[in-house]
Amino acid sequence: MKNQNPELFHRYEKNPILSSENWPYPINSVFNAGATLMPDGTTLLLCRVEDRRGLSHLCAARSANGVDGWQIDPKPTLLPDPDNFTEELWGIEDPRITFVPELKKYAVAYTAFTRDGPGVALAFTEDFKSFERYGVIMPPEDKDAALLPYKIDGHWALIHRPVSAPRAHMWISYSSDLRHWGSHKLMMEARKGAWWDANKIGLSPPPIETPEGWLVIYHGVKQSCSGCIYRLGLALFDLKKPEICLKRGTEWIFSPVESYEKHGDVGDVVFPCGYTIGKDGDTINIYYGAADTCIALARGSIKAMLKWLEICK
Ligand code: BMA
Repeated sequence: MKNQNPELFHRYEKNPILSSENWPYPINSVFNAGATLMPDGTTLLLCRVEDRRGLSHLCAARSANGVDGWQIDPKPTLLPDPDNFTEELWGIEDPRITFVPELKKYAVAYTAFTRDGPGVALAFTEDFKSFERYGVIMPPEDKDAALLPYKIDGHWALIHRPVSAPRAHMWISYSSDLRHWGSHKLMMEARKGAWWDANKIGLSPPPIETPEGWLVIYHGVKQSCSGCIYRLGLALFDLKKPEICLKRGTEWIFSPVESYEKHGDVGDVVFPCGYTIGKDGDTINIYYGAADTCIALARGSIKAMLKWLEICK
């Protein structure tokens, strides 16, 4: 494809890195994983696993190099708990992990599939073994959420994606106690018309903190007669006022191309919920769900992403 700009991300040649065949118990599919580096350097993926009823739960997979040798929890790590949290009736999905130094805990923002559609739920953990659930913090229809790692001007900040049908934009909300949320601000709107990110966008992995601002990888959903295409774009937001968009790319930066991205339970989907950053502080390992069926890895450079935004804004 010589007529395209060079790709910002390079796919790992042995993709996909995790699929249902690797699982220690029977499942349908594994995709859309949150990611973090543990203190000993282990990469932890908190994977969305869809069982053979169609309901999702979360399961941790750990690897020393973030590429192979995955040790998968022998049983689900976090199951929906509809007896105590009725909002988790139809499963829990798409976790985004943020380490919060002030609390010395990992925040996991995930989708609770309620009777009335998806809502945003929050839980905290120190070890990805036991979790403290805060329940649904943003009612349906809302998803694609991540907590920022520290307070902004004295308040916690959560990016999320409420739906105002037929359009859906990214919003940011603030809280003093992580339970009650307000000061809602529109962060970035879906474009209109023929654009790749028309009508429906959402945060993909948690924002990447850089000296120039919060670097955000977001997804855009192009709808056509043959279905939807989930692609990724880039934008940069003010560090101190994250609702202010400083730059937004015009073209997408990553799109379904390979057969494992184009074909699966839901074809034409690349959907990252997490990344890790290499020891050089620049290499970024993006873990993405491919076609709602498996997990793949692509690598890029934060500096190159910032440079691309200079040119392609
Ligand atoms: C989105 C989310 C994702 C999913 C994608 C494609 O709305 O529900 O979990 O990967 O659709 O089906």
